[in-house]
Amino acid sequence: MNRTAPNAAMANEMANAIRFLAIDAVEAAKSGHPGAPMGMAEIAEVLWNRHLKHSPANPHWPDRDRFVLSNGHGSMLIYALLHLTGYDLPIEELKKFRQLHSKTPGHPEVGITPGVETTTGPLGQGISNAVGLALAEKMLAAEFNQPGHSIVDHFTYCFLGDGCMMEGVSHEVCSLAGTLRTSKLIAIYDDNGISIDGHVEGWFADDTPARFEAYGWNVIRDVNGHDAAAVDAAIRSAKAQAVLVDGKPTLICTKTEIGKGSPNKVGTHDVHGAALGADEVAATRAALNWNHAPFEIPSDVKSAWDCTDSGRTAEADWDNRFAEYAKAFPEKAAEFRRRMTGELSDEYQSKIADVMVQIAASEGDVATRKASQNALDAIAPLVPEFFGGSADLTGSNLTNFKTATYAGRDAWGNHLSYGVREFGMAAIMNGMALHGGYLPYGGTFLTFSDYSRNAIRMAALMKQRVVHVFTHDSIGLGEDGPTHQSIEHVPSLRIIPGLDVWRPCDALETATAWAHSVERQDGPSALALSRQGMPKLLKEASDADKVRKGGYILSDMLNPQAVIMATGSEVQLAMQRKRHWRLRVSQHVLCQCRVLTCLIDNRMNTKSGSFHRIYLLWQLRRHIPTSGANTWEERAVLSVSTALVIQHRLLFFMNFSVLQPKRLLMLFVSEFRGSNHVQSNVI
Ligand SMILES: Cc1ncc(C[n+]2csc(CCOP(=O)(O)OP(=O)(O)O)c2C)c(N)n1
Ligand SMILES: [Mg+2]
Repeated sequence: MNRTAPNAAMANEMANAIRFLAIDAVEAAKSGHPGAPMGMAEIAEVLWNRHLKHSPANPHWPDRDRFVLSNGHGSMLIYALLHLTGYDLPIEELKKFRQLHSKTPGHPEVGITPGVETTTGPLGQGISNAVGLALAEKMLAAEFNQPGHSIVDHFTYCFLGDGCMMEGVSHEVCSLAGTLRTSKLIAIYDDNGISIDGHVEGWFADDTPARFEAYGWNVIRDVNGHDAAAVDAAIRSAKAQAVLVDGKPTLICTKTEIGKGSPNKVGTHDVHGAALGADEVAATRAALNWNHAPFEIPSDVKSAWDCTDSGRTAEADWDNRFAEYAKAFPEKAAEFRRRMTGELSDEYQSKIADVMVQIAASEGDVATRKASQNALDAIAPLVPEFFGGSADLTGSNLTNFKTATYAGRDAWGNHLSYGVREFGMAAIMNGMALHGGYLPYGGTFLTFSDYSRNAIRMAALMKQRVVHVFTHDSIGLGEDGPTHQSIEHVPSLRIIPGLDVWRPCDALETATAWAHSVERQDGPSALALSRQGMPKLLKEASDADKVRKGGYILSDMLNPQAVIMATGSEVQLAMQRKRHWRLRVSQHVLCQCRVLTCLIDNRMNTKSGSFHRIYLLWQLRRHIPTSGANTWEERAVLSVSTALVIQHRLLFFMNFSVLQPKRLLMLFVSEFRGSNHVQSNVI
């Protein structure tokens, strides 16, 4: 906002206000991280008080600058800033730092604290989210701004420390940010030379400025992080070059002292993550001449910090400019508003049923990755907020759709080649979703999903709508061998709370999975898709309603004595075996069978899935002897790589089960685990 700088004495007091809120809150909680807020206090005053464009009265103003505290352990820094600048975060909440149900959790969490843009703490991911936020801004600006009307025009600021710099994901995303020239990203590196184990020289000796220059960033070196004027000049310079034709993202390297102000703990790892202790708190108060009780901020300091009014003015200015834009471009303005709220278009609502009819009518075997692309072709024109991509596997994941445009350094687009950066892609997608205006999705092989895993988990924790397209989802993928064959991945994704994991068996299930993932407003989805062809099993568009429940009976019979549960490429096999098995064993045992598919078992916990959950439990009670050692989750034995083998093993497995009907009548034949596990359970 380019507010005028306070005089040096006041700037000093404002920085100390941050320091003591952090010190006192950590002291009250008896845990937390005072070192980073104390070390970054001057930088925070300069950025938040003089530059950040925000409106505490409306944390959701679309064109606010975004701020990310990537070194999220220093959470008291952002809580202090939000409190001081006028957000709805009263001092009582700071007194409850780190307590259950407070608005000041141990690490910043989006949705809990007004003004927190993303959940940080897993180091490296905040800066990755920041790249996503800046990319969303760049793409939205290209899509919506018109000559003379810049309605999308804000910066993304990010604080990060040594930990974020060491994390591999920071390399992935900062390399991409440099290539894409997300110039309105300004990152400030808290180069204090300390991490938890002590002085970092022994484990972190990179030339970080040179590294970022090599990525194509604008790097401002050697800034004294305790010299407000120097920090101010660096931020001004970064902002000025951001708008140049070939503007680059900026890294401001600030030298700071962790725990600055504490006479005995400054510059040591002791102050990284522990309360100072009563004696040191008193010594710090004396050293900084801060003669105020805990949590007490002098009124002149508080009012110097408060930017409620200036924030309102800035927001009102944008409102006026947006009104002008809306007059000149009413349709674009309405679309921008819709996109930022995340609502689906009327066109989507009115046409999605027709899409399902069209897909249900399509004929022929199709790999579900191809079915996914077909679904995207049909759905994408109704979802202009799609921002797709792949980690260098576009032609394998089939994430691009007919009308896709490739995004690049100088080009707007709705599909991005992320390069071989799975984790980075997932974390950038989270940032884009958090920004608003886009529904990001990205692809890789299922077997690499665990490269992205923590960002997927963060999407679930943050309830962000992103879609992961994981193709080549089983040993049926072909000859690539065990490095590429997913074994434990689907079950391990299923245990992430809040993540919908779909493993569709045909075209209609795939399209339904997409529709549900798009319509879902409260979290991420993952689609596990096959490379190999799948027969069409669902023929009526109305079947989509069953699919949406997450599990349903695909083929039934009266009084079944066994139930086969299957997903994805094993559903067809289950159907074949059902017929085969009944014939083979009928002379010996009357054994009839029902096939049940279960696309997303975590959906079973939802209201719409509750019927199936109850049904399953009922089946379990009916069929599994309580004294038996087996669980219904027995999984087939697979360690080699052809679909024929799947069939063969399945047959063996089921015949074996029939011979010992009391041991196993509920078969879960998808999502295989390792062979040892199954053998030990079955034999
Ligand atoms: C991915 C990840 N690994 C480990 C941690 C635990 N952790 C929290 S802070 C920290 C050290 C961070 O050092 P730095 O960023 O330099 O912070 P400073 O001590 O300077 O505040 C570690 C290892 C974490 N939060 N995230
Ligand atoms: Mg450090």
